[in-house]
Formats: sequence, structure tokens, C-alpha cells
Amino acid sequence: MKIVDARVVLTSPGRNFVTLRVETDEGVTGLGDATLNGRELAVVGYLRDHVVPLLLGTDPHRIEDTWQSLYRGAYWRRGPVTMAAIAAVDVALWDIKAKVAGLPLYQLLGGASRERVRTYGHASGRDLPELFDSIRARLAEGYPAIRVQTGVPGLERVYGVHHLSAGHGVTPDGARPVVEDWDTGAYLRSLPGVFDAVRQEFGPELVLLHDAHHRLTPIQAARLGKDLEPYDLFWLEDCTPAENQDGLRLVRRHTTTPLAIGEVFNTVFDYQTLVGEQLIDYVRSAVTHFGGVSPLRKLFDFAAQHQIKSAIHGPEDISPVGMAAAIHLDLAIHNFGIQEYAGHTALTHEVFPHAYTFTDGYLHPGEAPGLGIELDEELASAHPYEPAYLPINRLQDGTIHDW
Ligand code: GCO
Ligand code: MG
Repeated sequence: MKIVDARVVLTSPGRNFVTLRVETDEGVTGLGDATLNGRELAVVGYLRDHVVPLLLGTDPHRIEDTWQSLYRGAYWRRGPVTMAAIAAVDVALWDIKAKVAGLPLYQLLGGASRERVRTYGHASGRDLPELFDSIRARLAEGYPAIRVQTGVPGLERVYGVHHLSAGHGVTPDGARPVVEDWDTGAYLRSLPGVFDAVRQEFGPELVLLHDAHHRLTPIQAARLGKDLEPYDLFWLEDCTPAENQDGLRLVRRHTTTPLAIGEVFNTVFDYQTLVGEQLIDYVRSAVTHFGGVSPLRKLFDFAAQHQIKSAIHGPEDISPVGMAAAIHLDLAIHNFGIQEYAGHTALTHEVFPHAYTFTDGYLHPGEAPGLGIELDEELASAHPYEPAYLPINRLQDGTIHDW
């Protein structure tokens, strides 16, 4: 079997997605997600100009060898653009292999370790009444776990709050990033009260999460983790920028609130300190940004040695192709923790018809051979790429801060 064509499809059915389609001489094709929110065209160029020519004529069954060749052969290793491009190839080749085997991908990964995949959804509000309504809406959709984000007194536009944020993705004019505001002191003062109110309204059993989105120093994160302990969070996510791995030792010494990190990581090397010293409880990388199913599987095996669980990143900017790959892995691995599932627009589901299902808050990859996902290229081409940036974040005196 040989790869005879590979092409990149860019579409924006609500937000931008980059998809690689690999074709073989036997007519079997595979899909992979290479979406890098806000920097999509860099991955398109990397794939089209530098990777596709290397794939033509090669055997699609040699997934590990292809992965190692793309990783080692570039000489310039790691980084989000490179690893998103390699991920798309890896996932497309797994799709092909599983289709040829006539099996859903999870069967090739060892078979199902569970019946279904638990998810968490997003709730947010400018104030408590709006937040409570949003939590009720997620509960009505069946979500068994809920990420809670709220407005911060004095701030106009805040990450993760539906009515306040610029929406992380398509900016209104597409030309410049929207600016959001930040004030760490106001946030640290208000958040524990929010969780107190949520616990009083919804009781002790509801599974609650929160994303600090890289905004705190280690000592601030340590304080927040401590302050949130009475509210029994499932996790506090990205409490501090992940480049500073040593900082997590300090956070860990001060709090028993579980910690989740890794959505901006690209390789297992980014996790050496955090997993090796058991400084976190959940690894958050997406199939799409971590080089694909092959390396993410290895990361989960490494994490398992330290009783750390999976929590694959699943925002709207992971395409349904990346989501399908994630769900197959979630079903197969033993140390599954939870899967983020922000969902997609109705049009996105039409552009990417899929076998995976979301029922009562749980995902299942379905039984179609391969990933169980298609790409309607005609519909995709009717919704072309739109230039878009992620927002940026400034303190009240105008200083740029982590977003
Ligand atoms: C999450 C993430 C997202 C990211 C987004 C950036 O936990 O889902 O933090 O909200 O901000 O994926 O493109
Ligand atoms: Mg996050």
C-alpha cells in the first residue's frame, strides 16, 4: 500500500479548522486534525510545503517510522506548529490502518477499557444568577462535570465567560486581537466566594473544575489552591504558566487541590518534571497538539506510573477529527480521567459527519472502521478560512499579561 496524495483542507464553519486528508493507491483515505488556533496558516504551510512531499510513495502502515522520520528528520524539533503537523499525519495513518483492519481505532489501541467516556462542559456567567443558569443548562444537557468561570469585579472582558470574553477564536474584525482585562488581586479575592455560592446552590456532589488560564505566579496559585480546598474541586487547571515547571513544586507543597496542566505542551519532554515528580494530577494535552495518537499514548503510559490521569483538551478549536481521535484513546487507555467536551456548531457537525456520539454527558467513538469521521469537502469549501486571532490580555495599567 502506498500514499498517492495528501492535501490540506482549510475551512471555517464557525471557526477555522485545518484538516489533512491522506489518500492511498487502494482508495482508503485517512483524516487528521492540524488546527492551531490563531496560527492556522503556519501549519498549513508546514504540511503542504514540507511534509506532504515526504509522504508521497511511502507505506501508510509504517506509522511509527513515519512519525520518527518527521520528528527527527526535520532536525528542528518540537514546537506547536511542527507537532500539530506531525499529529495530523499520525492520526490520518491510524485512520487508514484501522479502516484497512475493518475495526474502530480503539480496538487497535487495546480495546475498550470502559463503556463510555465521561466529559465535562463549560458554564460561565458575569454574576452568580447568570452562572447558576449556565450550570443548570449544562446539567440539563447531561454533563456530569462542569467547569465554572465567572466575571471578576471591575473587569470588562474576562477569559472563559461567555458574555464577557472575546470568544477564544474568531475576533469580530479578524484583523487584530481583541484585548481582555486582568487583575489578579480582584480575581483571587472573588473566586472562593463564587465556589462557596455554587456549592450552597448545587450541593457537595456536583463535579466542579476551574481554569486559571496561566495567570498566576506560583505563590498566588498556592494561595488559590488553598482557598479553594473547602469546595472540593476536581481540579484547578493551568494555575501558573507552564514554562516554569519548578514553580509547581511550591504550589504542590501548599495545597491538596488537584492540578491539571498541559494543553500548550507538545511533547513528553515538557512533562518530565511535572509527571516525574508527581506535581500534577491530570495531563491535558490534545491529540492535535501533541504529535498525534502515538506519542499521546506513550505520555499516558508514563503518567500511569505516577498515578496521573488523562484529561484530553477538548475546546471548540479542536476539530471533530481531533475529537474523534481523542475519544478512541479515552475509551482504550486504563488511566483515563475525564474528557473536555465544549461541543461544536451545528454546521461544524455537518462539515465533519461523525460516528461518535454524545449522550447524557458521555461520549462514545462509535463502531465505524477507522476514526469514524468524514469531511464534506464541498460544504467545507463553501465556508472558507477567516483570519482570526486569539484575544490578548492587559492589566489595568496597560501591561500585557498571560492570556
Ligand atoms: C480549555 C482551554 C481553551 C483555550 C483554547 C485556546 O481549557 O479549553 O483553556 O479555552 O483557551 O483552546 O485556543
Ligand atoms: Mg484550559
